[in-house]
Amino acid sequence: MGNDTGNARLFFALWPHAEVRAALAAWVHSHAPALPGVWVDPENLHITLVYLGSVSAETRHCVTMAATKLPFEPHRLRLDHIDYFVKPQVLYAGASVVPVPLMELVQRLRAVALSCGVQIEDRPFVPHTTLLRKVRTRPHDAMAFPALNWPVEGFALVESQSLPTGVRYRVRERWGTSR
Ligand code: 3AM
Repeated sequence: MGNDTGNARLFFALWPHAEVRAALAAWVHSHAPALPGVWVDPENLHITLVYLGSVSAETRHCVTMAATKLPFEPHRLRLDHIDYFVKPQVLYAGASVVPVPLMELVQRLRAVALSCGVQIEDRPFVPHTTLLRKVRTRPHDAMAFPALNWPVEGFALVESQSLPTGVRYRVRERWGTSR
């Protein structure tokens, strides 16, 4: 678990408005009972932009300062389908189109991480909101998902905490116009 002086497990993310969170949670409630897997707590729903992992207070300060200087262009992301990642065994809501401002934001955040000495994965960015974990096999049938417009008005630095009740994500910093 993180604190003000020790290491914390951090990632940059898009953090949904209440309406988007409610729409995602509603989909999970109506479809998940028929699916094997563990529901993501509605309070934890998000889109990871860059995963930093466990970092020191000094590194946290570095990425926070650097992120504060980034340009940010508000835009809209359209989540439009349900898909499955084989390796982490998660079911997610995805976006067929990655808006240019979002791609630019991810590239800038990756540069922020590297400039602060954080090693990050060099995988293509696939915007997604994980809805269920521990889904052992790809669902056979395509699942309906009502397209959802996610107004991207800012981004956040989020801490992942392991509590006795499970993993809890907490927004530590916010940038953009969604303060
Ligand atoms: O945003 P999603 O749900 O895809 O699986 C973790 C979650 O992914 C992922 O970071 C997000 C917030 O915790 N994650 C956890 N450990 C990771 C790691 N070592 C990781 N991503 C990359 N490398």
